[in-house]
Amino acid sequence: MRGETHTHSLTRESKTVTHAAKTRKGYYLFPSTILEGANLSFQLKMNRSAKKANSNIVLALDLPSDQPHSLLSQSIKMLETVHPYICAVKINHHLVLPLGLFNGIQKILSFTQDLELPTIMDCKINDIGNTNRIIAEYYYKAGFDAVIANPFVGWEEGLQPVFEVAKQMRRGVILLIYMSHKAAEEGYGQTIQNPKTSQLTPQYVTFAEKALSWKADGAVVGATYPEKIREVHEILGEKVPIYSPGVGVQGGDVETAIKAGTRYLIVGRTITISENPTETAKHIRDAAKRCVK
Ligand code: NUP
Repeated sequence: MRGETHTHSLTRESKTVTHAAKTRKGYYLFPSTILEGANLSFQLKMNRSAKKANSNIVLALDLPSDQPHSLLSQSIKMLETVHPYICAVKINHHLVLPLGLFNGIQKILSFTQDLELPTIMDCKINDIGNTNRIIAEYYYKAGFDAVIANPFVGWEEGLQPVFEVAKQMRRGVILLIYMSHKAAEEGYGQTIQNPKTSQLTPQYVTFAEKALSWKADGAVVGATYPEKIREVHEILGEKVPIYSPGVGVQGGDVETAIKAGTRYLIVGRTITISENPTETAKHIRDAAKRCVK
């Protein structure tokens, strides 16, 4: 039923928002306007959450697609058991496609909101500006605290509208700087001629510089490429925290990534398909804690 009323509700947004804020079960959640600490920036929220949980693990809530009917209950169960060991939750198309942004995902976001866990939508925004703005608005209005975007599309009529809407709604934008998979070098690792300086530079170095100048809230660099983490960290310092996926199943190592400069580890299947997700999450959290200075 909620899916059927979707378009209608969007046209009377302010009414719906007021209702949602009162009941906390309405169509839009807007957690950052409901939660205590409402006006904290995404970076501060992450900081606070990491301190509180004593963890720098962002759970990639990617569940296998073989039992779509129970994805929602599996997601809630996973959060119930692993939440003490994580500082945030990242959601991907694995859940948004089968559950629906304004259906099942709302229940998951309501749960993370109660746990005071920041949420990241891994939508890798990568289109023209007008479309990008709409994508970001939908995810922020649905309740996500941050979105992931691809700097390949550039600023003007690219990601500028995403950063504008993020600023208006006090949410975060995390940029892909160097992805974790094998073929990352084909795009992020190319040598390019910087159009402004004419100098030859690795693509990811220009992306790291853009993360600084665009004031991004985070930078994704694969845990599978610690030397890239180190290089990007030298550019970003502590201003833009590095998020590293790729630990475990993809071959990345907790200690190496953190020592190279990663602030947050994004971990999915190593936890979600483990026989004992709680123990695994605790184990990774503890291993990460030992490396943090
Ligand atoms: O470079 C990236 N690598 C990567 O794995 C950027 C990402 N956003 N991800 C995502 O992180 C990927 O789509 C998945 O949701 C998660 C890693 O999952 P796993 O390999 O730990 O299972």
